Amino acid sequence: MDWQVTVACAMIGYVIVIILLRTLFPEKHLHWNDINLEDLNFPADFIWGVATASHQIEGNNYNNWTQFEQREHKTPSGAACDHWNLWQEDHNLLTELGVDSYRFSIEWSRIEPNEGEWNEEAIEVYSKMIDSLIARGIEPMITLHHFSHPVWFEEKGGFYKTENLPYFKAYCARIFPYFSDKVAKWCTVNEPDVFSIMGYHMGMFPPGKRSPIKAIRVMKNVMIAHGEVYHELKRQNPSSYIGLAKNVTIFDPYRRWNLLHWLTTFALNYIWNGAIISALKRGRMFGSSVKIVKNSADFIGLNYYTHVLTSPFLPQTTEIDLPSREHEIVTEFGYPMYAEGLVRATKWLGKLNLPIEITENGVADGKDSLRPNHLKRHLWMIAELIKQGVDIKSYYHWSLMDNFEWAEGYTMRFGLYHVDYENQTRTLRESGKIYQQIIKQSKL
Ligand code: IFM
Repeated sequence: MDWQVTVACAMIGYVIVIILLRTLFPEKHLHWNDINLEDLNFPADFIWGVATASHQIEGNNYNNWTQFEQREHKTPSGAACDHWNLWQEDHNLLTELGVDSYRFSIEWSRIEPNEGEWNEEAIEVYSKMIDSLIARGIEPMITLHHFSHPVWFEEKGGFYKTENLPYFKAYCARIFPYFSDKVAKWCTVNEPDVFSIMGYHMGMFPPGKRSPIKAIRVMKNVMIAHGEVYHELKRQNPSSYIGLAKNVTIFDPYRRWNLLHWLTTFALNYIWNGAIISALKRGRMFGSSVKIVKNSADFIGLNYYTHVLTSPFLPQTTEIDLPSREHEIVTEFGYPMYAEGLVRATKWLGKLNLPIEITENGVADGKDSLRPNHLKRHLWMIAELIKQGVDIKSYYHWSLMDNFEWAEGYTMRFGLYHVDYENQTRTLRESGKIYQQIIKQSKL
């Protein structure tokens, strides 16, 4: 065979491979203008909620994040929404919205500020919060680790060191009996993917490391910690409903005819999504055994925000705007609005055969010009999926109110309520009113 024939065969082979990839892995885009977004039908028992996290709203915490904010000269979280003092008023907001459930996290650094030292007053405050929610007919869903933990744990090496995992398990085992008779729904950890990759590969979360190898190790350890905590809590109270919140970000090839873009896409989808699904389904992750993780969930929480268009030159920081398709609406965070991604996100999670709780979905939009559309598109998509038989039980909007958005400080506003940080006034946004109306309507 002379070289011309070889080149021609290689080119034909390349084209066939690309056609196959494009056919097997389509990137769904809907014509939103042709869809009636007012047509939202949800089952009568669908659970409507909103979500927050302790470090983002409570104010004046002392944890790995406050330490990182100081060390890296980041925006201090400071008083945040002063929720630690204003929680009763904030519970009024939940009642005003009409939600059935509220997902929030309890702050390990408040409860165990020093190793083995238990702050009963903090436990008492969380207890009162839970009672207040129950009295209002709002079901609590508690997250045990939402990116923040005590400084003493961080200084021991945090989740990077396998020998530290018992500290987290001991904390969870100790705190659980205080609340487990009143609270059925628990998320052990929030977004093990974001936590490990942002903290250990992108360097934008504490401890600010930049090593993919470290990030993979931390992700694995967080999943092992999840598995251990799951079994411990189930031992204590078998009727509890325990899972974790998984951020499913979909990676799609930026150029759908470029094999390198496809290869990067497959690698990133595995690292970010596939590895965690495989840990829960098969007890294997990154080629090694994580047996304790297998079947360690009663539900899978889905935090869904976007898809990322991928090439081998993907930016290594979130400060650069990500690419998007021409017709896509780009949100303030720089990533596109892509409600269609819920189809693939729920399909992947569907491999676990578990009920899906949408534990987070929302948009940074200070002017509230995108949120109404964002909310309706995502809810429409969820209603469609439920109609098609996908077992989605709930929707928790991120977030109840504007709050401290980690590496982005206070620049990103995700709230259904606007927060004026000068005087801690909360104001219901138009999108909040829409959500309120949707909830009301669905209950009629
Ligand atoms: O604010 C975060 C939250 O803490 C985790 N999930 C994504 C949200 C918006 O970026």
